[in-house]
Amino acid sequence: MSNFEPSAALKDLLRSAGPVLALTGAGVSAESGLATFRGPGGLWEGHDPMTLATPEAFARDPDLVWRFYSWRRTRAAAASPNGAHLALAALDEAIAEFLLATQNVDGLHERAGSRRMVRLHGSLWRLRCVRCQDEQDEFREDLDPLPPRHSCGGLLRPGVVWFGEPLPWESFERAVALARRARLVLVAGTSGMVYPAASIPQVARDAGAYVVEINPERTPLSHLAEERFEGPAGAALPRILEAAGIPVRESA
Ligand code: BV8
Repeated sequence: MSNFEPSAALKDLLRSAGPVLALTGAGVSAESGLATFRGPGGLWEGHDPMTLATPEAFARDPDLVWRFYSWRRTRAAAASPNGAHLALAALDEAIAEFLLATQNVDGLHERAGSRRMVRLHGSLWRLRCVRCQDEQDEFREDLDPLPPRHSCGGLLRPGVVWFGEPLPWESFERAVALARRARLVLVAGTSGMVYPAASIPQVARDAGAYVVEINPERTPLSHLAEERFEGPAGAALPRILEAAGIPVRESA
């Protein structure tokens, strides 16, 4: 629906007690000025993020990968949550049983006020020691230009899930468990190309959930959707919620 007017069925589901699950990807941060992985502007100094978001890349050139993530932290810190993040935070407040499962690592959902959420791919704002695996929060934007060392002597790396690494099991399990019971699943801003996160909407659909996709483009998940909103999530999600009587804050 191009005018972002939800169906009566979707309005009823948004007014219900849930369970409602939302799955988001890099597209919901696009209107905050953060490049997506596969869209225009996704490159950094000519490097494809896909070639840097791996343990092999960090082992081969820790300084380069560290600089890539420091650049992303600086960009994320300078960005503000947009209407998509604010709408999902409003859903978190409005619906009795709700969970946000995000693939994003930028921290904008948290800054918009989302509380009940799982980070399927970790966070830019956590660091992990490659030797002892100790994890820590790190909110400074202006990190050292080179990867610092943990007190045990091991190198610190970004606390994100790289390609080839397992997702945090508890987070993934929580998202799948809710998908199995959800009445409604909102899939916003994801190309549906990265697994196992991209398998979550199929789990929900197989269990009878009403799937809604919000994305300017069609994706490999589009066939699962009963309803699609072809447009930017930052504009679509607030209008969809407001049509269902759920107010969305203008800013974080
Ligand atoms: C694993 C963190 C196993 C780092 C990321 C089947 C099963 C299991 C694994 C695999 C499998 N097949 C292949 C694999 C391997 C791999 C994979 O999926 N590869 C893909 C490329 C084929 N998966 C893995 O490696 C995963 N690990 O399975 O481990 C294992 C098990 C046990 C023991 C050892 C190993 C790990 C995957 C996680 C990788 N880390 N990020 C970082 O951020 O730097 S993934 C990365 O891609 C980001 O998290 C990103 O969010 C994610 C997905 O991309 P999207 O978010 O969808 O972003 P994208 O740019 O692709 O698309 C943006 C979309 O937004 C577009 O559709 C666009 O149209 C839309 N859009 C644009 N503007 C807007 C918009 N939408 C709305 N509004 C707008 N304004």
